[in-house]
Amino acid sequence: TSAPVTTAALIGVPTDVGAGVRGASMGPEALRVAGLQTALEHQGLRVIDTGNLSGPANPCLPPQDGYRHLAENIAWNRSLYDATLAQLRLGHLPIMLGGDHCLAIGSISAVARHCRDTGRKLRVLWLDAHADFNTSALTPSGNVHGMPVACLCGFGPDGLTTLAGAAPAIAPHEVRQIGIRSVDAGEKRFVHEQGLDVYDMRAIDELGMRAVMERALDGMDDSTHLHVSFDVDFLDPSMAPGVGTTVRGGPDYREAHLCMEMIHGSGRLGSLDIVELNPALDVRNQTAEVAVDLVESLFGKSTLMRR
Ligand code: 6HN
Ligand code: MN
Ligand code: MN
Ligand code: MN
Repeated sequence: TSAPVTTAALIGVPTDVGAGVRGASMGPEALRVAGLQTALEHQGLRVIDTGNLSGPANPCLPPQDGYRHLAENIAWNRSLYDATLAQLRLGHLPIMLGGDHCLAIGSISAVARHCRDTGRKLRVLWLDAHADFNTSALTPSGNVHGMPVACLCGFGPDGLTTLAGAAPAIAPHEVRQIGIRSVDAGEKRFVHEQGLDVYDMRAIDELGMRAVMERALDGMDDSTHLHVSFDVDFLDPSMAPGVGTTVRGGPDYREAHLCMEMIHGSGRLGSLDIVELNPALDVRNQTAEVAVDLVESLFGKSTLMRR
């Protein structure tokens, strides 16, 4: 008997209300132009493109009480929460086309809710240059895309922490962060205090991507839902310049592919965010194309050897 065909549901989330610079709102279309749907189909998936969600425009205002655009961030995330949960309940694998990283609050809240409803365990892999663990008291910018992990763990405003019911949506021990190389001072203390499992660039340099991924994927079983939140600034900016907050010294092309290939090998992938792609800062859509290449590996494109 052959394995059942997975249906991926693309959900475009054209927001940049959580970011510091404008342009990530153009990310969903850039990923489509780079051939995301065809790439997924080549890996044997059935793909439904549900189109783009709509939400409030970016008012480009300064922070208020530690948040920029809080009401707008809440509106986008409510809408994404509903859309993600609906796809999960249909048995589909939702793929969020961002959009800035604030959207992981809505997507992962829905995934957490679905896991609770269906008795599954949750593992979140956070591929990012940043820890995204700021709060309104710690943030240097007020930008909500620097806060999603904290909000998901229950540290944030009610409108962002209770999407899935009572806060918190997830616990710190369910998260593994990979590629981290830019963390704010207060944020760093808070990451340690909450015991987040972080594999920073030094860990990748010292242990290698293989050992890091073995650890990050360890302990999952048949009942684990794996969510990957892929912030494109995870990648070294030499190959991924089209992001708003580049940080030098990220994984190179092969390291990033190995990361994706090992996630595929786990067999547990259940949902995916692709975020922070900013076509206004890109050159000939190369960052979108690299992201699509990596997504092919994430869904099983490999070279010749069988393992
Ligand atoms: N991202 N730590 C910085 C801040 O403003 O909180 C940068 C956050 C970047 C967030 O890239 O998703
Ligand atoms: Mn980032
Ligand atoms: Mn991020
Ligand atoms: Mn390296």
